[in-house]
Amino acid sequence: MIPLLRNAQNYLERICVRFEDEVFIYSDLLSRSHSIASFLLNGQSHLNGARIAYLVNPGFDYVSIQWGIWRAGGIAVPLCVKHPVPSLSYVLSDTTASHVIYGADFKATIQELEGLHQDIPMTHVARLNAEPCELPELHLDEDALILYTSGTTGNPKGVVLSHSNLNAQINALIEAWKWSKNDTILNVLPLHHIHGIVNAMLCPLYIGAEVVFVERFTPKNVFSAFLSGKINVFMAVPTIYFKLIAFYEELSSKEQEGISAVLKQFRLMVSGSAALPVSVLEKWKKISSHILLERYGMTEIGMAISNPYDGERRPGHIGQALPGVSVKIVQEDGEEVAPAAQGEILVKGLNVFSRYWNKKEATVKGFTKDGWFKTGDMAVFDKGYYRILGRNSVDIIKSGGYKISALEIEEVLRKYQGINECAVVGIPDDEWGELIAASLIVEGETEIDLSALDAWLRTRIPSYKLPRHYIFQEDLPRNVLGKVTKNVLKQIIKDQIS
Ligand code: MCA
Ligand code: AMP
Repeated sequence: MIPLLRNAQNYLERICVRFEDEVFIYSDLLSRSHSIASFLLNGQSHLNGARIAYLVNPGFDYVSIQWGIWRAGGIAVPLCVKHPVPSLSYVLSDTTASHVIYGADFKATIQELEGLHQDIPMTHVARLNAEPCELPELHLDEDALILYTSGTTGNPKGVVLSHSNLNAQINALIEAWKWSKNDTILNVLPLHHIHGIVNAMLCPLYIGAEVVFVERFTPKNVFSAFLSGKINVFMAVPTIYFKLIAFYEELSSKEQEGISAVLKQFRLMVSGSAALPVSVLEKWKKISSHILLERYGMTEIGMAISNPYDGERRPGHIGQALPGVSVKIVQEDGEEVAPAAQGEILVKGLNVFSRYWNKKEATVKGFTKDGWFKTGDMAVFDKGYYRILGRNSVDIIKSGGYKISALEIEEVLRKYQGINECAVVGIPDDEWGELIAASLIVEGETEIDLSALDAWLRTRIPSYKLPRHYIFQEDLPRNVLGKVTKNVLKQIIKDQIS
């Protein structure tokens, strides 16, 4: 049995998940996931890596389904609850999912998906009941999870993570961040990415701690949960801290004092998924008395580099390699750089994924010949701490902690009537990290109605991928798209909106 599931037997009576007034203990999780696994097995002895997708909100159902799939020998494919139908449909086709499980809130979406995928059974979570049967023996080398990530090649790629990868990622963080069974974390992160799944859910569940979910992220929900008094760990992307600070600043001084007093008692507060602006770190320090612990990770590798739990947390830096993770910085020819020189971060270790789903070429391209994963992130090792300098591709945008492919948005924009050509770039923004901007070349005298374009895009791409600024060809130097690079375009748009 894998350690995550074996450990749970030791915490049977402890609380694992809390959602508003509903409280679940580890024995509930084990019995519910056993029942779900038995339903999925339906008489078979092992799912043999069948891909089971699920569209459910964060909460006890989510965790039980994930564990149920694993206990039956399947690969869990969590779907993003905010994605429009085409994005969900792409994942079902790409993984050749054999089953979809859905929660009550997604009936309408599921109806559309059923129309598109008539061969895939789709089951409401409430109907996942079966007499517990004998479950297969689960091994660490089996595949556990497929998560989708954007790259520079158009469609998102499925990252296959094994139980061994997850186990290594969890253990590194438990050791480095001193997780204990007495911790309670508030998890407001989306549960189709490593940050929400591994760092803020599986780590606590591995150690017998408690995970609190709220209906959705709003600063108000977060602060009310904090004020409940039990939570002592929090993890989020910089945009979330930005939004919390903005909300806090509008509160009365009495309310502010109450919140600050509670935050002071926290054990740990972490930021990651995008660069943490030093201004956000400073403001949060005043509010909470905590220096946010900034760390660095990626879907393909989990967490790789982290500021220390006990030592100096250096603003603007991401720290040192986590236990069990090897990190080096190389120049373009693959040679390690001279000390303090900049280059690309390469990573090796049990935490690193084995392959992109059904994408052999992309997998081979992602690694060096001697097995180091090429992150595409540029960094320096500066006086004992790594510091990120940016991505080596202008086509990768980070907004709200989400990684977004400019090429993917361009492909969709080009399908809109009247748009002949386009270029998408990320523009620096205090709140979102980067905001998406699109430059359009339209056909003849076509007038593009931006609100109609926005409505059209919303049915095709998730809202966090929507361009927030548009610029038209006549606003640019002639033939700008053919002649200048995207970096110049970024500057032109930046100047125009400032
Ligand atoms: C949403 N909106 C945006 C963006 N996203 N506007 C500009 N830029 C954006 N990126 C707009 C919406 O269109 C909407 O506007 C309004 O904001 C509210 O949308 P909603 O989705 O409800 O936003 P939110 O709930 O406030 O979401 C913000 C968020 C979310 C909580 C910061 O983006 C989030 O959960 N981010 C976390 C992503 C994450 O976990 N990444 C980890 C992956 P309108 O009303 O006009 O439509 S990275 C990872 O896993 C690696 C391993 C790592 O290192 O961690
Ligand atoms: P994703 O592919 O969605 O998992 O996002 C991973 C990417 O997020 C990394 O390759 C980095 O570019 C970025 N990232 C994660 N953590 C940090 C951080 N602390 N500072 C800067 N960038 C980060």
